[in-house]
Amino acid sequence: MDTSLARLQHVALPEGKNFTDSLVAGLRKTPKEIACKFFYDETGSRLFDAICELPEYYQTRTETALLKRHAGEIAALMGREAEIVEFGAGSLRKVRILLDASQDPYAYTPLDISGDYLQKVVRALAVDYPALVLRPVVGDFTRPLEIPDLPGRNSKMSRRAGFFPGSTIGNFKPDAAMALLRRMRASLNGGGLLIGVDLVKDPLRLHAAYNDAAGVTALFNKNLLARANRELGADFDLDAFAHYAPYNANAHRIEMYLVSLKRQSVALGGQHFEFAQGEAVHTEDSHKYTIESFREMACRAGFNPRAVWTDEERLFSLHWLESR
Ligand code: AVJ
Repeated sequence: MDTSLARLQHVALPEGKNFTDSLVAGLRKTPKEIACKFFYDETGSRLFDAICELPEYYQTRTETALLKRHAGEIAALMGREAEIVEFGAGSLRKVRILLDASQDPYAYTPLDISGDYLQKVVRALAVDYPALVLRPVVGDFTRPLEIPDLPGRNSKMSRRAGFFPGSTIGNFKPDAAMALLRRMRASLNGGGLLIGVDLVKDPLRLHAAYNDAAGVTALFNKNLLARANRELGADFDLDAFAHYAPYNANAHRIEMYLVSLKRQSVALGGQHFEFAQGEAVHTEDSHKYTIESFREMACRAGFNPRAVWTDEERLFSLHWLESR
């Protein structure tokens, strides 16, 4: 047995609706929609990592610089021997900054919907942090969350610190975002939450970040259809759909769609779905906040917003919220 894996306590959260059921239900709706969490199979997770490197996608660079600049202060707020719980952990790149700044992090619990990808990236992390207790949790963090105590620890010993970077909170409409914050607070046993939030800014800058010149975001969006072809034997023609990502200034959000370029019929699980020419399938919202509007929401979700850090251009913000 690989001893580096002996300390990996794999846990699975209860299953949400699977891809097939959710896709069929979403394509039967008017307007049609596909839930954005289905972007993240292994291919989609890797496409998202490529988005994070794009020159137009300022979010990752800016947040990473904020984490590095304030890592010492953040580690002190998280406290000694913390269990860091990351929601939607992805590539696990950002948490390394926190782990390196902490004197004695006790454990790291990354939650992610992509089990295959999580397993791979956790193995790499285990090699670099041999003393850390690692507990990857495969599941959908939008569902009710109960994270069991670590073996041999009780909720008083293992002080939790939540980590929710990348402005993933932006995927939720304000009501759902608040409900999610409440559930996260409940799962942190009184610990605080470090959360990254993308800020309202020049619409052209936002537009560019979701309509990159290299077309990676378009590929990421179309991966939903490619994934349906791979996993469900659907026959989506990827060239017959276009990536469309406008900024809705009234709702402070980027909206993403796949637009059918012609009238067409697609077979999926023994059923047929009709698309009109120009018909849009909604695939994602990415809400933007002001520092104040986000702090207000955090208050309503039962947190005390404490520290907030932002860059000189006020592109992105990092918030330390304490449970109240
Ligand atoms: C991972 C949800 C934060 O909204 O910016 C990136 C996803 N979509 N480009 C975002 C995404 C298109 C991203 N989040």
